[in-house]
Amino acid sequence: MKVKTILADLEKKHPGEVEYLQAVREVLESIEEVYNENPKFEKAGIIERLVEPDRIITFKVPWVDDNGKVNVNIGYRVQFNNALGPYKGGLRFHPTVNLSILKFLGFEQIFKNSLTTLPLGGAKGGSDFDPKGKSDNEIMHFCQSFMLELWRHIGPDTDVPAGDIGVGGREIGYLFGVYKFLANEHTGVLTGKGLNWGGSLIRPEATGFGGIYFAKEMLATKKDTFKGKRVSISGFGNVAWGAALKATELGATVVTISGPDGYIYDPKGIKGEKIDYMLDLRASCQDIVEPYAEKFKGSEFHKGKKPWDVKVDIALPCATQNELNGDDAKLLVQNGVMLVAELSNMGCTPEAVEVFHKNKILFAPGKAVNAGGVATSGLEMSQNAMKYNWSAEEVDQRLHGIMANIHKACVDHGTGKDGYIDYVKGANIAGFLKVANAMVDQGIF
Ligand code: 2IT
Repeated sequence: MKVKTILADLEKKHPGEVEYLQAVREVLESIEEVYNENPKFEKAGIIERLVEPDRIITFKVPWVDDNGKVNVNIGYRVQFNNALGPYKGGLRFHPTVNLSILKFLGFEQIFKNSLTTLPLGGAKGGSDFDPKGKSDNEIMHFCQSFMLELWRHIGPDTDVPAGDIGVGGREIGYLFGVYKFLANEHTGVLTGKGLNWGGSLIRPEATGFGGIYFAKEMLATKKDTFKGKRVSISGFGNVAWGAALKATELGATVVTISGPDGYIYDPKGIKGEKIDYMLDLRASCQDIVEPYAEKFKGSEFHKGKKPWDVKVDIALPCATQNELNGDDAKLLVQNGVMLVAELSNMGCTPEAVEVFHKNKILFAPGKAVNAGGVATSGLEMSQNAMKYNWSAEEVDQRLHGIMANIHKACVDHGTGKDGYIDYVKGANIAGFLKVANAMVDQGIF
């Protein structure tokens, strides 16, 4: 296979889909060697079939706001690959949502879901709807309109959406209500559900907790732990919240969170009620962190800046794609960072990843580090299928085991001759092999 030729071809077919092409390039560069060692993959046209989604559903989402004005957004579901199980992946509601972003997220999801070892295919969806400043009533009407179209394309054994940026427990509730009504069934068609109507304990915490369990394994390769480490976190949503909770529990001091308006630096540590306050910030639907500095004395608000100029041992991007660039990476390295783990999907630009690799920093990509979220969605599906609920301890223990397994898969496939673990390569190869072999087994579709 000539990676360059396939990429050049894709660029011609999908001009301007920057994020999608970035995600595909990273995977293809990682797997080139194993692909060439297995002629059966080329014979079955695996790459050509893997880089195009099985189908893309696009639809209009009309809704009436509180002033009686009719608004129209675009809704999407990208069903990428179902070789391993039903399509599975989140829904993102954010004004930046477009096809390139959802195709990159759906593509990443295939390999992430494969790494979890659970029977999950890859998908992603969402809308360019902006939840910022919307009333509860507006959110409900938008979700209802969105599901009026989406419901005919999904199902508990077909495609199981969940949350992502802008879609949390409240939105999943409104979406589920419409699905249940139209399909006349109460099934696990969505994950991230409320606890007393089919949700799983630990799902809200899972992405953050799983990311910290993964980083704990990375530290263990250096016989190190979170104890006494200074940690910077970007974002202030569900993922940042879970990561802050678990990192603090393991003895680290979390010194930053951030929003689109800037970042908070709290040298005393974001812990206890300060972590709870992240939920209030989120619930206010203003998408800002500045009020934190007004509420908690001794903390600082740095307007319009990202948290990567703060001197830390560990940096955890928890906000969105490409939020940490080459210059940020250089600054972190200069300041002595030892570990960077993406909890956001593709949080670092390729230039940033190159800086970490060159400097032999412990670095791991989102599709491995943040897989605990979708893994626990998989556990929610198992519980729904059994019509039974596990305890928090049981779910947490399984999550812990899954993250340790993913770490081991990365080490097995990504350790170089000098002993440095290339987690990007390891995650891509381990994730790819399972999907590619399943596609070979299932014939050409
Ligand atoms: O990026 C992700 O893995 C998610 N937003 C969670 C997907 C899921 O189906 O739980």
